Amino acid sequence: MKDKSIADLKIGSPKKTAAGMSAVVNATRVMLKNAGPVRGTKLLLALNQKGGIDCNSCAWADPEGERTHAEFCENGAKAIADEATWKRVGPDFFAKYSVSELASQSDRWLNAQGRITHPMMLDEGATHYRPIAWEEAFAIVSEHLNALGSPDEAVFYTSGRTSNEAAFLYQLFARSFGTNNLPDCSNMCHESTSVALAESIGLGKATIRLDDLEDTDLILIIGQNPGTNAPRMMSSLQRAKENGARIIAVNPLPEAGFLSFVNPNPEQYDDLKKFPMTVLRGRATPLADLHLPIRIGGDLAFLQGVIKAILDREKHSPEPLIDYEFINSKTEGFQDFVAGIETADWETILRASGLAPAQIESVADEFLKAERFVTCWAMGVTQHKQAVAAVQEIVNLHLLRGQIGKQGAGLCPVRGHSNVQGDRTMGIWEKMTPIFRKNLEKAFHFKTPKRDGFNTVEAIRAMYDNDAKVFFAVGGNFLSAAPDTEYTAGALRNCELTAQVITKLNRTALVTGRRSLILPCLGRTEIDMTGGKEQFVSTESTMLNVQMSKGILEPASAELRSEVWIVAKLAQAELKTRQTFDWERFVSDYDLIRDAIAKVVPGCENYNVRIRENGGFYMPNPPRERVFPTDSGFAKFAVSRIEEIVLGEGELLMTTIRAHDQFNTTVYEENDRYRGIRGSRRVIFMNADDIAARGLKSGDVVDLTSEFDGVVRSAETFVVVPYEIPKDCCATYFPEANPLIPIRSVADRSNCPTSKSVKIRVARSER
Ligand SMILES: Nc1nc2c(c(=O)[nH]1)N[C@H]1C(S)=C(S)[C@@H](COP(=O)(O)OP(=O)(O)OC[C@H]3O[C@@H](n4cnc5c(=O)[nH]c(N)nc54)[C@H](O)[C@@H]3O)O[C@H]1N2
Ligand SMILES: Nc1nc2c(c(=O)[nH]1)N[C@H]1C(S)=C(S)[C@@H](COP(=O)(O)OP(=O)(O)OC[C@H]3O[C@@H](n4cnc5c(=O)[nH]c(N)nc54)[C@H](O)[C@@H]3O)O[C@H]1N2
Ligand code: SF4
Ligand SMILES: [Mo]
Repeated sequence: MKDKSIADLKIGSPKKTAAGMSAVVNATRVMLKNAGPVRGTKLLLALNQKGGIDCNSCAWADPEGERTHAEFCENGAKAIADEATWKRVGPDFFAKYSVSELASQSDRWLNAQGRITHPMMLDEGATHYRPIAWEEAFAIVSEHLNALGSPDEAVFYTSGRTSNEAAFLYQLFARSFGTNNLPDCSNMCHESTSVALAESIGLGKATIRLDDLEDTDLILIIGQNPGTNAPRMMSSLQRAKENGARIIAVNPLPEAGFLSFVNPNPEQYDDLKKFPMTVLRGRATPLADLHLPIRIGGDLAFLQGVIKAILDREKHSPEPLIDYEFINSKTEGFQDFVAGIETADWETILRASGLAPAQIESVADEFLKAERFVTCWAMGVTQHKQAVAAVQEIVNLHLLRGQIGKQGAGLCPVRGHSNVQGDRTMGIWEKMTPIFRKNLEKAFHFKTPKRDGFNTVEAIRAMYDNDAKVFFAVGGNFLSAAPDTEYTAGALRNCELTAQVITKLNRTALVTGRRSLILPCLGRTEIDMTGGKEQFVSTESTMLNVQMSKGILEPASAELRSEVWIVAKLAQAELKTRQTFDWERFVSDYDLIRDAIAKVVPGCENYNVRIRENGGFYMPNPPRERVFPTDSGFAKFAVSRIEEIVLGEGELLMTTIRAHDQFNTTVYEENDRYRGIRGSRRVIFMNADDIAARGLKSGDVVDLTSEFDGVVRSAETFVVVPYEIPKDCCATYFPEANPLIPIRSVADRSNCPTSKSVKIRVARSER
């Protein structure tokens, strides 16, 4: 193993329990290393407290009532420590390293250099970024926007960390400029959920709150890894278990995060004397009662199997097993749905799901026994060709037994980025609902662009084909997050200008258009004195709770500006005489932005008052009240047919997953504790039989290729790791394997890249 990227790899055994003492130790270590003891403690005490800092990692909801002093998890601590680091990337740093030297470094190294302190510009043909004044930077963006043949040649991307206030202004700017090209990370994430739920129940969001999850009879966790990606969800799962719930996990991998959990928060223990011993001894609460190791991409088949089993039993049962009253009064499409399920044949269901009849029957048993159930899902369901259909099958299962809009029952898509949901609520979308459009036009006296904009995949293709020429991003790391890395790099390189509002150096700043700008912004942990007074922002959790977030640290540099300020100044520079409202006012007081939000976004009335009340407020959630705002007013059963994924000779089906030490493309460390991996992320988890069948063994180095539409894509140097994963399936980490994901391989109807099902081949590395 000579390659530097894999030289330090150590393969250990996967864990069966999540959190516990190692989580406490790790959180403390990372906080001390990055932020120091005083700032670190201050941050942790403010994290997720009412009126404190909303955790900038995942979108999991905070408790409604009393909060303990430790309302965070290991990964929340890592995320804020990463932002609060003492390290700085300033003009000296950029003078020292050329862009090509930086591009040869790993993602982890780039992130570890620290917070960017100054706006920077990469001139055409230049080898190094140079500092630039803010005003000059805006003039350059404006110059490029003005040179476009049409506003639709600009792309305005958003990642899900952006606050409601900044997101609202950003979409207002893009639409005032004349385009709906507002792709976001959601297009690669829960878009399949949003499309499916909007059609089936009239709202693309969760229908439950935390207390429903904690007091229910059954929880299905499908295609989601709570221990790593929404760690405080495990405290809720623990409470649910204590209240008697059963848990079923459907996942190709046996993830520690749903197997069992030791709660590391002392305040969660009634008898504090027991806390240290319980945590130290690692006495765990077992979570999943059943784990079904599903074949990758087999979720639609599995769900149809469960439904088919339920409907079969219904036929032979003297008592009704399904909720006819709910079906008759609240839904439509039931007969067609039943007919559709009847045509699904068991052989296909079993082959596609890779499960045994008894496994599916036992899940049907659980669903029939439960009076109330909740389904939680994430990327394991949404990033496949038939993802929209799979989410709608989850809804079908709930509709069948009236499991939406009652205590302890409902749908729980677990959103990713801390404010990805709020950004969409604020209008970050390549489309607009009619009511949003009407309100926006009325409040701001302008005609919004009629044409739908580009989503993420469409934006990449447009840039590649020279149909879009300016790429502007608020947050995110577009190149590494997107599919088909080489193609996306080509798309960015084709642009006249690429500009990013970011906090940390990332690869998108290194693979650029003809000119490139880095516009560094404040993070959520920092005090925001825009307009000469202390401002706060707000966000929406995965369970629709909108709450304030206020930073407490001195900014990493005096040159940093808030996202709100940057967007408003850009709008002023670009729209100049065309602006029909006073952007400067927004910068003086974010309350004025919230007043505008209140006028435009349904459910945000009286925003400024309600956001200041204890813990914020909930967005309207009609399905929770059994009101379904679909076109017909009924919840809809959807009919889908399973399209089996057929592998060619020697092919494996690859899923791409997150390690415990990363937040998306931000790699904190090259480890994945729960899966036993240390020192390198360039691994491929394979079934022992598949390894043997290829004449390989644990530790061998392989190259990966994928073939799609006649094009062969490749990613080199991955170490083989035997793992408990179904045969013909394998897993690699995101973003290392993104070069293998074809740009045209997307989910039907949502256009989400199929990052969780890529057909690949594995060959021994020749290097
Ligand atoms: N610490 C941390 N937290 C995060 C993130 C992070 O990177 N780090 N990212 C945030 C974001 S943006 C998001 S969207 C969420 C993502 O949260 P998750 O969706 O939990 O993350 P993933 O690791 O992408 O994959 C989810 C799980 O799906 C399983 N899986 C893979 N393929 C399939 C399949 O075909 N079927 C089924 N049933 N399961 C499958 C994988 O084994 C894995 O356990 O997390 C958010 N929170
Ligand atoms: N193969 C594969 N690809 C995937 C996925 C997958 O599961 N598999 N998951 C997809 C999903 S679910 C998502 S959400 C996307 C994520 O896509 P993105 O949201 O584009 O990516 P992130 O890695 O979250 O963005 C990290 C960057 O955000 C910047 N940043 C951090 N904090 C702030 C802030 O407060 N403000 C601003 N302005 N910038 C900040 C930092 O500079 C950092 O480099 O990736 C997608 N790509
Ligand atoms: S569960 Fe998510 S939001 Fe909550 S503290 Fe952990 S990372 Fe932050
Ligand atoms: Mo995501």
